[in-house]
Amino acid sequence: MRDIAPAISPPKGIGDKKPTNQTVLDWVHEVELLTQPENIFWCDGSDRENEFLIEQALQQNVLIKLNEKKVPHSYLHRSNPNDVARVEQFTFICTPTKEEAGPTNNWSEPAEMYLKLQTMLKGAMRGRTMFVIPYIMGPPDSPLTKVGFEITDSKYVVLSMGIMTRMGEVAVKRLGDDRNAEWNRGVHSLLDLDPARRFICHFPQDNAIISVGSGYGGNVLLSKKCLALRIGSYLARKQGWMAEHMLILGVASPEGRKHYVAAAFPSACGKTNFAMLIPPKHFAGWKVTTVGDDIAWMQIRDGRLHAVNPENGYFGVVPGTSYKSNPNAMKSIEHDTLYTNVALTDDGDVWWEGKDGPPPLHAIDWRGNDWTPDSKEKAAHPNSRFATPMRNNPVLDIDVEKGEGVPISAIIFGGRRSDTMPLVFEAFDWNHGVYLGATMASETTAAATGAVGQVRRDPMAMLPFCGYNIGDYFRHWIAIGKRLSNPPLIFNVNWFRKSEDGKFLWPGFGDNMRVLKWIIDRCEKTGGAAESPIGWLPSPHDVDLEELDVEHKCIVEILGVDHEEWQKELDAHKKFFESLGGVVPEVLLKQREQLAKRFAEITK
Ligand code: GTP
Ligand code: SPV
Ligand code: MN
Repeated sequence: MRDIAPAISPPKGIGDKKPTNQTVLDWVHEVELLTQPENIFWCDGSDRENEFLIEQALQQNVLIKLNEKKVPHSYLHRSNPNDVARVEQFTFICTPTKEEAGPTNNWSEPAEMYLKLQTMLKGAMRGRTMFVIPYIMGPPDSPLTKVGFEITDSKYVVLSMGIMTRMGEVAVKRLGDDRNAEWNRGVHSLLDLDPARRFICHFPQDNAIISVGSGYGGNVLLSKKCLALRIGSYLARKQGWMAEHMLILGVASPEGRKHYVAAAFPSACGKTNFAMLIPPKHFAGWKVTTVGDDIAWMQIRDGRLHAVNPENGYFGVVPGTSYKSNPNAMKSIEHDTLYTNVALTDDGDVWWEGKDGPPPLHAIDWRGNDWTPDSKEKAAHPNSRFATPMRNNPVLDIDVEKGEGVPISAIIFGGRRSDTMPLVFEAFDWNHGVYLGATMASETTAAATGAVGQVRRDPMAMLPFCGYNIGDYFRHWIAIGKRLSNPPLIFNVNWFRKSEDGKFLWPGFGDNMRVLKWIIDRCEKTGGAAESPIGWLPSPHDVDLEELDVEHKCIVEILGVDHEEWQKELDAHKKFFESLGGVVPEVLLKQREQLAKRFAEITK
């Protein structure tokens, strides 16, 4: 179901509302001359436009309509089987010097990369329609909000951007006619979906992105990882704010006291699930609400970090989503949802591994082949996704549109670690917290192409998303801390620790409320903890474990620190810092020494 389809010709009144800013028009003209499309479609984000594009996408087999009774207004898209996840090895930060991109990014000299991409884009849209998508990232009245334009030759991208961003007129208005206004230039073309010609390139100094050869997710929805994180982090450092790979949630106690928490977990490590958590029965009266599930833009106000979610929808992992694990996500994707790479049942419904109930006796798998429960292949791709508007979320936070953002009481780092990392602990202070973020590691997942399950260091869950030198990024975190008179407390969590027989020790999902409650208790200075070499650790009696069906010895194991494992961890931190080739700030090198010293003192 490739999206490489011939041009479409819209009726009058659709696709013809040009923006007025001359710099935008000049840029579009330049891209038109290069790519030579049959025609240009100017998106305005209206319902009429959306309906027209869906109709065209159905006719051109870019989308399949799902059963209107089972999943109203919802569609399935299948991407090219060679194109199912982010491609980190082909993602580039093209700053004038290699130093600016730093040791964790692929780098190319900008002029060289522009030339290479322009050669590939020459005539690439011949016979096709070029769409121009205006969008904003952030609530319409926020000072943090950014304007972007994405040019694409994919209808799937246009329809997805309509869900994931505030798209159309709102952006044209926000930009206005000022020729010097800041806005992001994004160019995307499917080319021929040849993996050998797939590149996701960022030019931070030009506020520009060019993506070619892919039609999938974070590679092509340029608002998301490309603008909101890679270019975003670059601008944030220059402008004194933060762009982070974090969910934002609100948590209200039965007495009505409310805190907001931001959490950085790597891709496919539980952000969406945590952001929509439903507390277990024992926590009657507690309520968790979602501000964002993937990205947080944060600024300092009155000495505190305040966060907005720049997005307008969720691009979430489908497999494993069920009424048992995440009822709020299930309710969010019951209608008005664009599915990618899930299975299609014979009655026009969608299915995936981990959905409630028995598997269908027959389905069409994500590749478009017949599938039965006996098939060896998975019915849905492990990185199959839903795109759904955030207004579908039954627990959407009341302040999600608040321009100044919500005040953050705690920041949580967490990865997918089978061993070593306890369920939860608290940093001694901001800089120690920055160290926890800088050294965090996680087992790789299907969200990016490549091996799955390998532990790799992923600082602040930003390894694939930091748009500049990681050493400067660490320095930026430290500098922000100095400007905060009321900094959030910083924690580390791990829902994924396993017992020796390979089973998760912790039930996770709704029960993560127990950990969240301890975090809130610490913010309110009522929670108990013991000092340990790695930070403040709760004992079993500090965490509310009422009505939890987990053996006490497992609880002791997940909350505990294994000194042998931590010696290996300390070595891994050292190796990681060394691998960065001298860019790590002194403050963090000292943090490591102090951590090693605290362990040495205990074993003395
Ligand atoms: P991205 O959208 O890639 O950034 O992912 P994410 O961080 O939002 O992860 P998500 O919440 O979609 O979860 C990814 C996978 O982890 C899913 O298969 C979930 O079912 C699983 N998962 C989430 N939370 C938990 C948990 O607490 N315990 C366990 N065992 N699995 C979890
Ligand atoms: C991630 O990989 O962190 C995602 C999915 O959120 S994608 O938008 O494809 O990057
Ligand atoms: Mn993500």
